[in-house]
Amino acid sequence: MSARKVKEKKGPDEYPKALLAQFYKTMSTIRSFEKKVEEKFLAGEIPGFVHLYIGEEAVATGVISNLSREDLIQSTHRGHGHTIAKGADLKRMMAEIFGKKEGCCKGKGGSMHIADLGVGMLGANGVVGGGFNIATGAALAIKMQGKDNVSVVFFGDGASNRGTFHEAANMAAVWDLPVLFVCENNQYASTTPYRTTTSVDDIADRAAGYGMPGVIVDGNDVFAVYEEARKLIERARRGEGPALLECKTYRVKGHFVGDPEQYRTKEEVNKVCESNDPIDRFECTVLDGKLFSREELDGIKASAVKEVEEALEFARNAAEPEVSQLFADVYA
Ligand SMILES: Cc1ncc(C[n+]2csc(CCOP(=O)(O)OP(=O)(O)O)c2C)c(N)n1
Ligand SMILES: [Mg+2]
Repeated sequence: MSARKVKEKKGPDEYPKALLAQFYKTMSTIRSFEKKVEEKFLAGEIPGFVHLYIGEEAVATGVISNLSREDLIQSTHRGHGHTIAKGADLKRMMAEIFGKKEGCCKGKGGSMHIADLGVGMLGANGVVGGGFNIATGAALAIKMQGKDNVSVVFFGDGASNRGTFHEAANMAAVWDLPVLFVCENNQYASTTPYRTTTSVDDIADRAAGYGMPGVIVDGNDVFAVYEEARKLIERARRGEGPALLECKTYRVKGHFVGDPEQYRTKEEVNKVCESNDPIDRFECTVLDGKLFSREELDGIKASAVKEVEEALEFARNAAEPEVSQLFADVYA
């Protein structure tokens, strides 16, 4: 059994316009948020480390547009996009990244540990591969409670080589748990191209080892991601068990902000930016199909930029956590 590559898909005019607007708004919000975080990190306003999701927006947007608030997601160290797409409050997210008291984790998590249980976002995770077992446990809870919700875990190509992936995939399959494993194959794990560390050409092929469907999709095409995620999520809701969706994408920014990127050429990166940007591709599709006017798209983008500006303002003005709270909420 090898993974299925997606060949056919619905035309863009077959989607409700409100859903298309949601795709564009979510992708634009993630892009705008990320650019602002990059700018403020470089200006020294943000502590810690920041990993950007720029160029991978279609994955979070396409998958999470299929989820309700009660469905659960588990994210990675590159988690801003998933968190925004799941509907977390931008102001509290930005405050968290700034390490402020009003942040969604009281400023103690920072960029790599944002969680917002109120919207079903179980957490980003600085431990590569740390999310598999949390998401699988959450799916077990869903099943035991007799609900039809799903649990989605996002992970990188690098994380697919960790033992936790294989343990969780096996358990989820044995118990038919409602988990969708979403691999964001952005071609790199830190400084390492995935082909030099990974035994298969397509990570989705690993699904066969656990008796679950594996599907490969163009991760920079929000329509394709949405459609394939929809089928696998519906299947999980029906109690038919887990699946693995591999989204082929590309990390256009460094591994972290400040990465000198000595392991690849600028030409390689520029080529993707010029020809395979997920937001540009969406714009071309809906403009060519006369589904949106340029003015309509600009209006949506402007509202995303405004919300990010407001989030920044909120974060900057928010209070620092008190020293007395340093050891509160710490479990050991
Ligand atoms: C268990 C563990 N090992 C190593 C690291 C250091 N580390 C942080 S991100 C990363 C690469 C992850 O690559 P991938 O899973 O492809 O995700 P991407 O960064 O490409 O989104 C590594 C090795 C870590 N944080 N946790
Ligand atoms: Mg990667």
